[in-house]
Amino acid sequence: MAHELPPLPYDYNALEPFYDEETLHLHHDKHHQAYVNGLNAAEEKVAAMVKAGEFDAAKATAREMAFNGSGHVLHSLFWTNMKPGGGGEPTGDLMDEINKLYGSFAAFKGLFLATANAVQGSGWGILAYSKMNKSLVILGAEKHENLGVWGVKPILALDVWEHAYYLKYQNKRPDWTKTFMESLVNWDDVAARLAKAKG
Ligand code: MN3
Repeated sequence: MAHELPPLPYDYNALEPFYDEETLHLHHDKHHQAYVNGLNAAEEKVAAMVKAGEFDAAKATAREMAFNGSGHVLHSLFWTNMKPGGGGEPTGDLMDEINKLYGSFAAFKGLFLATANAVQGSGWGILAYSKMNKSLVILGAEKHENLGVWGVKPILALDVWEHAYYLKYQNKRPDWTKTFMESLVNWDDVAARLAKAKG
């Protein structure tokens, strides 16, 4: 079955003034849609290869599946990780896990933002949970699919591709990431995802 672009869980202007309506339209309707289309196209090519018994395109399709498939996953997560009136600090088990590993929310926030800000080129700051290690982990992914770790479940994804922030924040990526953490992040969604990842 073909993959589809998930609708946003809020209106396009709902995150103003922190995330502008024009960027949200372009980012969701054009960029995320392109990853969905790319994933569907790659899967069609794989199906055609299997049917024909000719696998010359295997290297290209593996790359396209990783890039577009990861782009689709991370954007779907990113939209739900934001809400109008977001920000603040997490509570409950999520805060306990943060304190256990990083000592304080301030230290976690510092490391998460530094990791996102330091991503070379296009990528993501990601908070994930490793069920195997029973621990949170902060990752800085390049593009969508590089510098990940197998077996972890992403629960918070911060897009630091220029298309995510350039119209409003221009070259000031640290202003965008700080705003995300202080005014947009939906900790209830992240906490629910942590509970599910532990399940
Ligand atoms: Mn993006």
